[in-house]
Amino acid sequence: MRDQSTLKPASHAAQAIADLWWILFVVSVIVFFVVVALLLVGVLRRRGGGEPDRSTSRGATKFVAIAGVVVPAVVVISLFFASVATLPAVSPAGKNARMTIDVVGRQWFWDVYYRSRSIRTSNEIHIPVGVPVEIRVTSDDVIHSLWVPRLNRKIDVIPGQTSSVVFDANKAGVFRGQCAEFCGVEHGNMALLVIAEPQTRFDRWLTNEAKPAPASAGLSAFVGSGCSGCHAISGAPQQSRFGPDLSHFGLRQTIGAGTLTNTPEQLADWIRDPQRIKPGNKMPKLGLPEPEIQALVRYLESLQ
Ligand code: HEC
Ligand SMILES: [Cu+2]
Repeated sequence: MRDQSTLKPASHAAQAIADLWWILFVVSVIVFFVVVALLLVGVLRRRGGGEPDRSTSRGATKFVAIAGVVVPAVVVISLFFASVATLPAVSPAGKNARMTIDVVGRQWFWDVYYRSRSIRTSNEIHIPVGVPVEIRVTSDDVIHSLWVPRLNRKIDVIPGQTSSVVFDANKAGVFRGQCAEFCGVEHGNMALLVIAEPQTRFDRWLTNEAKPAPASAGLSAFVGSGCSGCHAISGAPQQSRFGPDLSHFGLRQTIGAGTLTNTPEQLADWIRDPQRIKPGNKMPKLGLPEPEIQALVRYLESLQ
């Protein structure tokens, strides 16, 4: 997994959010210190004791009206307009989008569809750099929220409703995202990666994904172990949509929605006991013998 160490915005939308964040931060720091300063002045002034000086009460009223009403109103209204000005940059501009990807939130992974090419994959969204891509989201169960901070704001993922957000990466990279709405025990392990790559590389990836999974003898182990009761592999006899699609699993970077890095060792750990790694997730421990696990690992890693 490359380039995850930095949090620098990688799109115009994310830059607009970062700019607004700085404005809000600086204003709130200033307000905080002014309030603390006034508090101190109030405390120290009363030290002398005795009756408050009535002759200054007109000045005091004026001060309260300005510092307590006019200044806060100006601050709040300015911040309101700064926020409104940011909206166009972060909101879906469906008509500008040159591509649409459908993402379905599931407990606890992401189904990803490139419908025009009949591609289904999981937990990884490939996009071309410099192309605005409309990400249409919905949920199959409870409310989730898709958030890739380096690309855009959060978008709620609601059952029975389709919402969208635009990802328009201005540089290549791997941008981590996360479910941002509590959705059950494994909410914390519901991550995803957005992989932005130059158009030619993206096209090559897309063409490859659209092909059926490479045929191999491993498929019979996969079917024989009951995996195909929950997982689709293009070209296999059964096409269950219950779990993530595994057609080109060998090319993916993670296992279990960002829980493990995809290496043969970690894949074996996952198949051996997914409940130890991601407790409560919907793939049961199947208690398979070790040679069968190794055969499945070889098969799945060969699916490129
Ligand atoms: C009862 C249904 C079920 C069965 C049977 C099942 N799985 Fe899964 N599997 C799932 C679900 C659901 C997930 C998603 C777990 C998560 O990330 O929350 C999953 C995740 C996976 C992943 C990770 C995919 C990814 O992109 O993160 C792999 C690999 C996998 N299963 C392999 C297998 C293999 C191999 C078998 C057969 C030995 C198998 N599964 C049997 C339901 C099942
Ligand atoms: Cu969630």
